[in-house]
Order: sequence, then C-alpha cells, then structure tokens
Amino acid sequence: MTRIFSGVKPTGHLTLGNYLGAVRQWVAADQKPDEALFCVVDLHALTVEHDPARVRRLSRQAATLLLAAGLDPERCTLFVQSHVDEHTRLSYLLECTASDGELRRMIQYREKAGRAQAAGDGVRLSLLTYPVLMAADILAYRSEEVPVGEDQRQHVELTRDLAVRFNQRYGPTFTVPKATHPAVAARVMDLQDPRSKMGKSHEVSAGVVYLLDEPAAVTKKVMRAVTDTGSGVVYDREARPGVANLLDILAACTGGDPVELAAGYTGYGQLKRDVAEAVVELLRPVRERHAELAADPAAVDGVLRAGAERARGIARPVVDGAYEAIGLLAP
Ligand code: AQP
Repeated sequence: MTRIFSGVKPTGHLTLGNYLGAVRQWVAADQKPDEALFCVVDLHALTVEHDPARVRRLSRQAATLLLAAGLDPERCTLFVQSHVDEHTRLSYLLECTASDGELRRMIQYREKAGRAQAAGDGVRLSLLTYPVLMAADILAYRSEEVPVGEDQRQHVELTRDLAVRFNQRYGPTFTVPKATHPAVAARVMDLQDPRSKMGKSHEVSAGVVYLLDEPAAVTKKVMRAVTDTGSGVVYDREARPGVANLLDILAACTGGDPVELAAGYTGYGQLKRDVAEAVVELLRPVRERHAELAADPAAVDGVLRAGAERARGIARPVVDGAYEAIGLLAP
C-alpha cells in the first residue's frame, strides 16, 4: 500500500488547472487501496496579502469541492492543515535543516516576491519559508507519493533533499517521497496568456476557468482563448502555446493524445467549440455535487474534524520521533 499526500491552498477559487493537474489524480488514487491524505493547506494562504474571512470561506469551499470531485471520506483522510499542529512543529525542525540559499532559489518565491514588491506590498518571511512547511506537510505522514501539477516539482525536490539530509544527520526518520504528475495537462496555461500558468490567485480571471463557473462562462472563456498566429492546428508547446494548451485540455478531458487530436482539426473555431463542450461536461457533475454538499456545511466540517483526528494520529509519532532524533529532550 502506497501512502499518498497532497494539498491545495485556499488562495482563490479552484481552477481547471487544479482539477486536471492535481485533483483528478487524487480522486483516482482514492479508488485504489492506497492510503491517501488530502489537505486544504490554509497556512500557505497566509504567505501573501489575504483577507481572513475570505481564506476561511475558501477553505471550506475547497474541501467541499474536493468531496464534490469524488474524494470519499470513508477511503481517504481529508483535513485542514491548521487543524493538525504537527505540520508547524515539524516545519521548524526542517527550517533547521534547510539553508537560506536553497530557499531563495525557489522559482515560486522569486516570482511571487517580485509580484509583491511590484504591488508595493512587503514580502512576508513565510513566503520564503513556505516550501519548508510544505515539506513538513508531506514528511509528517511518511508519504511516498505526492500527486501534484508540474509547478510543484521543485518544491517536492526540496522535500526530498530535506528528508535525505535529516536522515543522514540524525538517523532514519522520514520516507523520501516522489512527485507524480498526470501524463497530460500537468501545467494548464492561462487562456489569455498561454505562457503563464492558469493560477487561482490571478487578479484578472478572463483566462482562468474556475470549477464553479457556469457553462456559459466556461464557453465564453474558451472561445476567447488567445490562439497563435500561423495556420493549421499543430501541437507545439514552444511555438504555438495557445493551441497546444487547448489541445492538452481537450486531451485531458477526453482521454486522447494532444498530437493525434491536432490532426483532426483544420481551424481554431471547431477546436475551441470542442474544448468548451468537453470542459463543460467534465465540470458539470462537480458543480452539481458541490451545490448539494454546500447546502450542508456542518457535514463538511464534520468530515474535516474526523480527518484532522486521523491525520494527527499518523503524524504525531513521526514528528515526536523527529524531535527526539534532532536532540530535543522529551517532555
Ligand atoms: N495550472 C495548473 N496546471 C496543473 N496543475 C496545477 N496546479 C495548480 N495550478 C495548476 C496544481 O494544483 C495543486 C494545488 O495548487 P495550489 O493550491 O498549491 O496552487 P495554485 O492553484 O497554483 O494557487 P495559486 O495561489 O494561484 O498559486 P501560485 O500563485 O503559486 O500559482 C498543486 O498540485 C498544483 O501543482
């Protein structure tokens, strides 16, 4: 049995990128006999400017959407990061294992720190250290696999480095995890700016498809997607990123291969119509189920409470073991 861990941060409404890059893999893992833990990583949402009430609202909405997407709380453990203290307890030990230099090299830190500075906001120290907290999220459960989108590859690499370093210095404590990515759509791009990732915290949302978008909104966004100059439909991520993104999305929705799908089109119009229809149909059951579940928030909170208790039971002995290994006196 493989232990799987992954998370989503409540920095915005969940997007098609989250769904195709991560959540769908989670639902697939949940069908297998593997032991899976999925987390709304709310502490990570505090690393940038945030509105407290919105983070709280989005945390419950993210959990509700994960259930709507098909996670079964009888089979997996679904919980909120801040409900399990072991994450922050372990994070400090890993900060004592990581170096300042390796954190400053993280691409997401450089991008987001740049954005915060450009907006005149200060850069929060937690933005620098957040990959260490993410490492703690993963290592506290001795997770073996971390299903994530392509953008998280560097952070999972850091997690592996920290696990190996800690184990070498203080004795075997952590399992060294590996990232897994979907075969297609591991990095869904913004429909208006196909050289940037579709991100849920983007301020301009015309190129971002949200899981809770109405079908008409999805269709409008896809039909207005930026395509490339050049004739014919070919799959070329470098030279034709807009079309390649649409083909990736279509392939992910229909189970096809983007290169083979390209051969079936002569113009962008039909491709966009097919992508819009495929996305609308993919998201329809998630949206409908979400509406049912959202009507009973207390039930969702109950799932999260039970999940946190199970998660605590797994993480506590691992983190206690790390405290002892690093040289702290037991209370
Ligand atoms: N565009 C994407 N394509 C494929 N996978 C994606 N993921 C996110 N965007 C895409 C994957 O979804 C999981 C949860 O993501 P997250 O909550 O950690 O980050 P986010 O959605 O990227 O959120 P933000 O706030 O918009 O963050 P930044 O600004 O960092 O991009 C992860 O497995 C992620 O890979």
